[in-house]
Amino acid sequence: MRSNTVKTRLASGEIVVNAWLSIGSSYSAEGVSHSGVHSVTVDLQHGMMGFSEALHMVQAISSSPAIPLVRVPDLNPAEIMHLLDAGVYGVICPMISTPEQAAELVAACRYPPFGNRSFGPSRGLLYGGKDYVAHANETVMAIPMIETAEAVERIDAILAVEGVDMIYIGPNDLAFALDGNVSFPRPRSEAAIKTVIQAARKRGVPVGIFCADAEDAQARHAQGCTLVTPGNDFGHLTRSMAAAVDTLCATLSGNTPSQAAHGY
Ligand code: 3PY
Ligand code: MG
Repeated sequence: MRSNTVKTRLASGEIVVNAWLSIGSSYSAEGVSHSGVHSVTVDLQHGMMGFSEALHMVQAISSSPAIPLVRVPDLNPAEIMHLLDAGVYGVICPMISTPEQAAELVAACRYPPFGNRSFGPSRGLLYGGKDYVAHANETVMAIPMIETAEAVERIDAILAVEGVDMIYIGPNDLAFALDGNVSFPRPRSEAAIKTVIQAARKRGVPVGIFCADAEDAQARHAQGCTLVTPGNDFGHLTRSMAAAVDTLCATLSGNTPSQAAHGY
């Protein structure tokens, strides 16, 4: 079976740079996956796409060495299994707050006797190889998101769940939960992030995190996160377009960006 290089890199302590896709486009997904990133996550929670677009995006990502991951909208085993059948190698699940929920996520990602994933590997066979079913359990990653107050309180129990391959921190929902809003500074949620990273490192569970940009990702890596997501596709596209417009308008005297500029 094709190996999961996210898993092998994390096991040897190497950084994983993960792209995050919110634009429902296979062309965009293909371009991003050829950018040199180690993995690409299709975001079905907040991204503008559904299963069919996600399938085409995962197919496009498969044309590159980057490993296809998804973030699902919630803890829905049927949807998780369907996306695994589409060939993704890891499932990031938001709002996991308890060890029981983490165990349900792990079970959805594993064939019996270790879980309750239903047989029907479909595209898993095309991407992973003919021996997909025999090796899927040790290849596919179950990744609970830590982004609630309860998850922080129960982090040791969540980390102790067998089969949790990595945790992924959602700093924005955590800021809502602990600081009451998403503006800066975020004293409580930042302290919680440090606690969570420490607890995970103690147990040898790798930590991933969503970041605003490359600079933020560098800082998170220095804090102990080994998978970092330096912003999403829409942010990169619109920031780079706005910068081009600014540069152009600054060189043409009397021209200013239109009223709509920076409206996002
Ligand atoms: C969060 O920061 O809450 C996220 O879910 C990032 O995508
Ligand atoms: Mg979140």
